[in-house]
Amino acid sequence: MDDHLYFNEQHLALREMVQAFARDEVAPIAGRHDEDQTFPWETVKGMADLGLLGVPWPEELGGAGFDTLAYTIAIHELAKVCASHSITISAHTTLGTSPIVHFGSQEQRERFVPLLATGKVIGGFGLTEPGAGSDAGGTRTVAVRKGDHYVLNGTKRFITHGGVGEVFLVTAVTDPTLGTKGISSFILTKETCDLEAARKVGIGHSDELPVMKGFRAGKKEDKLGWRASDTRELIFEDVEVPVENRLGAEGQGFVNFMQTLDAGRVGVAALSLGLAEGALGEALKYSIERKQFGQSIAHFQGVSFQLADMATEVEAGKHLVYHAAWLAQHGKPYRKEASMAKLFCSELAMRATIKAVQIHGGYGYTKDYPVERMMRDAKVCEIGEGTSEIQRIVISRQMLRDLGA
Ligand code: COS
Repeated sequence: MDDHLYFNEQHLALREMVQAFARDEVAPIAGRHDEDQTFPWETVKGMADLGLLGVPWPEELGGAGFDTLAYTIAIHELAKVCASHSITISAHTTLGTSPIVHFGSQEQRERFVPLLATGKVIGGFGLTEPGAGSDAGGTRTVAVRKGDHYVLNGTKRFITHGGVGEVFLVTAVTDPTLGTKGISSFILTKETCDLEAARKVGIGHSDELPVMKGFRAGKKEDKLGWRASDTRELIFEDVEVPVENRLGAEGQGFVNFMQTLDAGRVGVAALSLGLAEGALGEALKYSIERKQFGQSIAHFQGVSFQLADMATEVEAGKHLVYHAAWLAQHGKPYRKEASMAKLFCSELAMRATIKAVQIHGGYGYTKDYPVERMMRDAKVCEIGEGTSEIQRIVISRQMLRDLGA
C-alpha cells in the first residue's frame, strides 16, 4: 500500500516512533512475559510516556491529540512484535476509555479520561459473561436502582485488564422486560491487583478513585496466547454504584457497547494484520538465512510461493484495515467494513503464523523463534471482540439492510 494513500507526515513520524519502541523495548522482553504470563508494567509505562495509552484523545483530556488512523498504526506496529502489548493499548483505549469519551457526560469525561489517557490508571470493558458471549444481549448482571445509586450483582468473564485495571465500563440489566433496550452501562472503579508493581513504575493506580465495595477481580485465565495481557473475571456483589456513574441514559448500554465494538473490531483487525506481517517478516528472514540442499530455502518454490501468498494477503488486509479506520475517522458508517477487516485479518493472522512456523520447520516449534508465540497469539483474534461467525452475521445483516431487505 502506498504510505501516502492514508497517512500524512504526522502518521509516518508516529509509525517510526512506535517501530523503534517495539524493536528496542518490546521485542527483547516479549518472550519472557509470554512465558511467565506477567503484565509488562515497565513497557506499559514506556507506552504511557510516549502517549500510546491515549493516542486519539484531545490534549485537553490528557490524550496525544492524534486521530483514528494514527491509533490504528500504533496497534498494527506493536502487534508485529508483540500482540499482548498491542491488545493492551487497544483494550485500554477503545474498550476502556472511548465509551466515556463518546457517551459520557462532560463531568465523567473530565473526571476519568485524563487519568486513563495518560495511563495513570488502566481501563477495561465488561460485557461478556459466563452465559453471554456471542449473545451479548443475554446479560445476566443486574443493576437495581435504590435512590441515588444502583446495586450491581453478577459476574463478567474474559475481561482484559480485569486484574490490573482500575476503571471499568460494564453492562447490567436495569429493566428485564425490555430485552437489549433494558441494558444500561456504568463506570465502576476498584484498586489494581498489582498495586506494588503499579506504585513502582508510577502508573496504573490513582488514589483519586473510590474503591467500590463488593467489586473485585476473580480468577486469572491461563491462556494459550496473549499471555502478557491480563484477563480475569470481574465479580460484583451488592456493589453500590452512584447514579452519576451511569454512562448515558438507562437502556442505552447495549447500543453503546455495540458501537464501541465496531471500533474495537478495527483495532483487532489492525492487531491481526500486525501479527500476520510480523510472521511474514520472520519467515522471510529465516528462509533467506536457512540453507538446505546447498541454497537458501527461500529459493525453493514450496517456500517462495507461501511467502508470496502471505505478502499478497497482508497487502489486502492493509487496505481493509486502513479503509475501515478512514471511514471511522471521517464519521462515515463503517460497521460492515470493521467486521470485514476483523474477519479477514484475524483468519489471515492464523494462516500466516501457521505458514511461518512451517517455514521455520523444527525451529518454529520451539521458543527460540517468535513465530511459535505469534501462532498462539493469533488464535484469539478469531474469537475476541466477536467471533468470525459473529462477524459474518454482522456483515450479512448489513448487506441485507443496505438493500432495504
Ligand atoms: N451499532 C449500533 N446499534 C447496534 C449495533 C451497532 N453495531 N448492533 C446492534 N445495534 C442495535 C440494533 O439496531 C438494535 O436496535 P433496534 O432494536 O432499535 O433496531 C439493537 O442494537 C439490538 O440489536 P440486534 O437485534 O442485532 O441484537 P442481537 O441480540 O441479535 O445481537 C449481535 C447482535 C449478534 C451482532 C451482537 O450480540 C454481537 O455483536 N455479539 C457479539 C458480542 C461480542 O463481540 N462480544 C465480544 C466482546 S469481547 S470485548
